[in-house]
Amino acid sequence: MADYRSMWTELNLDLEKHDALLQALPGMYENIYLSQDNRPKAMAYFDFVIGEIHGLRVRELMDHKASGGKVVGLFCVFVPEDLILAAGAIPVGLCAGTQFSVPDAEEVLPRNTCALIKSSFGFKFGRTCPYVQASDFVIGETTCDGKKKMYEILAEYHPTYVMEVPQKKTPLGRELFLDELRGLKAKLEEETGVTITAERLTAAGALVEAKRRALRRLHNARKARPAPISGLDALLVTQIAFYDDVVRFTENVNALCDELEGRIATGEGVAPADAPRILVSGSPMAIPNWKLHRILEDSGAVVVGEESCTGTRYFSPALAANDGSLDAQLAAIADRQLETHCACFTPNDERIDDIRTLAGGWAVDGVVHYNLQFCHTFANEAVKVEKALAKDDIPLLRIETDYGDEDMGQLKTRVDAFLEMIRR
Ligand code: BJ8
Repeated sequence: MADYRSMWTELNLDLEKHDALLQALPGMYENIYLSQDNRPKAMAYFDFVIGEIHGLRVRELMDHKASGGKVVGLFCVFVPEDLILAAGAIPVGLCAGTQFSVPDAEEVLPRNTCALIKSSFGFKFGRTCPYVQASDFVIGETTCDGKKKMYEILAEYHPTYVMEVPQKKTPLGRELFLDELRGLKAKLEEETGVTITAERLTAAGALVEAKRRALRRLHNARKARPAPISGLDALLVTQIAFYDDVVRFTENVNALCDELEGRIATGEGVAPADAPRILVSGSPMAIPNWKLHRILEDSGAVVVGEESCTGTRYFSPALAANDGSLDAQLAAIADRQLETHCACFTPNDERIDDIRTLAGGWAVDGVVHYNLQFCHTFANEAVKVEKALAKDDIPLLRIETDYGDEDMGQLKTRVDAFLEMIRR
């Protein structure tokens, strides 16, 4: 990596702690990713992005700021990237997936808070994430209770704007969300000095939709048997989608899909055709949270899909066609975002339908319900998921964990037993 020290100093990072973070990542990445067999060649781009995780992309953001643009951080797929891009700003996902920043967060937040919230907050509090440091402001949202209360505290350390997300998918909920989108548009215009016109929003929407389309293409390639790509690699691609340059990222995902479709045509895969095919469903896995996929794939399974906000809930469904006016585009964005079947909604039966559809379409042998400890919404919803899948005779394993390594052995034992049951 080039020398980015002066940039990190300018960003007011805690350089000593940040060095410790960067020292840990290459070894971990090599162990988990580079050791995989028969990876698609096109993954080289994504390896490069990880190699430059706190370097080149941050430099691009800083260059954008130097030329008068803004950088906006976000924590949830409900916040529409297209609206941010239409204001000439760059959206960056700030959800974090490492234990590294959790101890810093625990100086302030209660320990019995979900690891995703603690890790994200800890990066700001400990000044170890160049993305949050580079952001002009962050946009929170009223999804789960833990997040919305964390944003109140985060606002003491960083400019924070919170948009309301309804709890029910009713016409009234839609009206509320649409109104919130209008409020967000006004906020973005005020911060950037750019008026979001219908033309600007159409152009930004096309970029984001092309990205989602490429990710759906990748998702569809995973239907093949044998699987042409590991779950670890596919997860990594979706995680990178939250912060990479939208055009460059889309090109590289399409190049990856070209290669995968070639593999499918010749029957080439990353695991034997009879490897147990697993769908992971539940809480999001923010970068670099690769814990569960690693255990599953080290144990001989292949993960063929993620019903998650670092999976299908990020790139599905497509934005509906509309007449292109500003009002119609905002309405289409509202409708699309409200198709995100997050467990923060009640009721949320559509998520169960999604899991069943994925299980059938991707020829899944079992579902692993992934729950971050203290994430009460997904934990409670797992009860309904389990009942529904039992009716379909689809085995389900419920995993509740955090970002630490302490339970790796215990999780591996449970995963091995689950896969053994599937193989019988
Ligand atoms: S749309 S899933 S990205 S809120 S932070 S709910 S894990 S206790 S992240 Fe999410 Fe938006 Fe919903 Fe998706 Fe649980 Fe933790 Fe809350 Fe979490």
